[in-house]
Amino acid sequence: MKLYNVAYSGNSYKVRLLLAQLGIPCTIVEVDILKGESRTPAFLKINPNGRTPVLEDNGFVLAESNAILAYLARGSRFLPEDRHRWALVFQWMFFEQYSHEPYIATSRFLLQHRPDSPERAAALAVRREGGWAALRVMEGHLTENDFFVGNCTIADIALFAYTHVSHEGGFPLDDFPKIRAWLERVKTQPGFMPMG
Ligand SMILES: N[C@@H](CCC(=O)N[C@@H](CS)C(=O)NCC(=O)O)C(=O)O
Repeated sequence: MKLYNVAYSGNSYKVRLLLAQLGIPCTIVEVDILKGESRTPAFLKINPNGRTPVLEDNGFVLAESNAILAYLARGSRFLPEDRHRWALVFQWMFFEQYSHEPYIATSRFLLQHRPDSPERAAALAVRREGGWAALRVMEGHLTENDFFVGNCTIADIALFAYTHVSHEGGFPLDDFPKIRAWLERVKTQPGFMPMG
């Protein structure tokens, strides 16, 4: 397998983390998105959407981090077969992509990589409430549950990726003790590896 990867990206980290936990070897191809390498004609042939991560498996090409997680996790302990639990895993992964990542991950990117952008303050401001709202939803769920769906699944991996660095996006977790405890539980899973 080959993974087109950005080392500091949570979306790429999700895939590296699951690969490590499943013990699947993979060749990592680093893409420098700040230099436009995800938008070259050659890369756009791999993913016309111009984004990483992308997984190549024996000629099969798959983009979108959470789709890659689902592909890799099929048949493993990270994706339950029970229909309701299976659907709940996807519920949380869609939540991650629609209600969490667009606020917390993009704020982190703006803070780390767009220091001189005149629009940065406004772009950060419109992301504040959405980010806090996502964290409140997670805190509420984790008040009653150790993981998002039963045991540690790809829903936890998807949400872990940007939540454990949410302070880098301006969302410190001081007021979210249940999230902090869950982060520690995810870190103690067999095969866990840090972001970098
Ligand atoms: N929904 C996509 C988002 C992917 C994404 O935004 N990737 C960023 C890095 S985190 C990227 O490659 N950006 C490069 C670009 O837009 O040119 C996923 O989950 O994989």
